[in-house]
Amino acid sequence: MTSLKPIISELKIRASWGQLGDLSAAKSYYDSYEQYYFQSGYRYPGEIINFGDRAIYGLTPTVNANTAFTWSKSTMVNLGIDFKLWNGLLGGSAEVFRRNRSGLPAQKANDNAGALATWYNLNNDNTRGFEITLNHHNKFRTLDYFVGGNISWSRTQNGHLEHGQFTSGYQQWKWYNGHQWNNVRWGLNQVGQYQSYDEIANAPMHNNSNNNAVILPGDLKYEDWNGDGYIDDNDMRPIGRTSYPELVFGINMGAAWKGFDINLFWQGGALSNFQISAFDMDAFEEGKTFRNAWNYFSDRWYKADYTDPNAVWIPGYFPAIRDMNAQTINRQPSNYWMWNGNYIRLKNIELGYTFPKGIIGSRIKQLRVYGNLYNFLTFSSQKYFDPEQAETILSFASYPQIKSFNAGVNLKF
Ligand SMILES: [Ca+2]
Repeated sequence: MTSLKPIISELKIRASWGQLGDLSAAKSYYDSYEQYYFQSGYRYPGEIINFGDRAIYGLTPTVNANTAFTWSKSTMVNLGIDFKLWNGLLGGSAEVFRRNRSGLPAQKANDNAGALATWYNLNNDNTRGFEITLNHHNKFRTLDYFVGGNISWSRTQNGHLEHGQFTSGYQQWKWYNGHQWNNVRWGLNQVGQYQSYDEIANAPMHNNSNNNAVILPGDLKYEDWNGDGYIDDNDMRPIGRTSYPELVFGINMGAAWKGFDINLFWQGGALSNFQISAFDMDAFEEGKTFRNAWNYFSDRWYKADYTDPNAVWIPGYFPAIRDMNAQTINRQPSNYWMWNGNYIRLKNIELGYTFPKGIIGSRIKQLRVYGNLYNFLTFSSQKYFDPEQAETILSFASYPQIKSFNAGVNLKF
């Protein structure tokens, strides 16, 4: 041990185990009427009942009671190590963790005898992950610098999931997510775009396409994955991950030299996929004048002369635009609308200068001028949306990340 003393200045090993009642999954069944589903009862006001010319609110029965229904149980285990090496030149920590949740609420299939189906503590899942933090701080002559980073990964795997009867092996594979990762994204495999009406005439039949009559040149071509001559939900398969990054990281670095100082903070995420959906797939919504079209639709397939039915089609990146209510095959979930969610962003960079004491006189203790840039540099494979934007059907309406520049003076008396 003595030989390690010059290297290891601090070392701590941590381990913990804990179990607690967990209501984190409760949102799914509390939200609707804020009622506790371990007791039966009535909701008021419920349905409106007419007695002659009077409308009376009735009581609506809630659920069949399950007096044994209770919160879920969360069991957490973590194992960590904190260390400082070479007198603080390198410090950090590493941690692995696992959380098992059991008794997650679920309803049994075909269990709604007249009332809302009863809730039981049936499902379970587990989440695992790690987190590593490293810091290095040193002096090199008059240069004082530090660099540090942290990275964390976590992923949740479903355990038992209550489900109904499946009618095919494919259906079971697709809908029974038990014992699978819970962030798998399903969709069609997009293999190109229809180039001509001739090609459309020979295409496999698409469901909800009015016998392929709605397909236009430029529309998305999907792989008939099961080879049955139809493009439908049975051709869906895992195409990526959901939009929440499994891996997130941050890098902090800075230096100070003769009054000058610089600090940078980088942030990033990886192992996720972002998908354009809903409103962002369509340029226009019928009758709505307050919603503008995304600029990206300007690169699209269009007719050279829209007044001439025989005009040639000019190719572009996106399919021909439609009204939101128009029938189209393009809105199916597919990897066409999906981007790799990996990104790294310079969240903040700050440059400052602290004036030497001799210059500023005796009344002022410290004078520092600085300027910083916020969100100024981003590397991302997403072309149209901010990588930190939430993927919702309202992505189009969410407020974008701002870029800003600040300059300031710090005076201490
Ligand atoms: Ca098929």
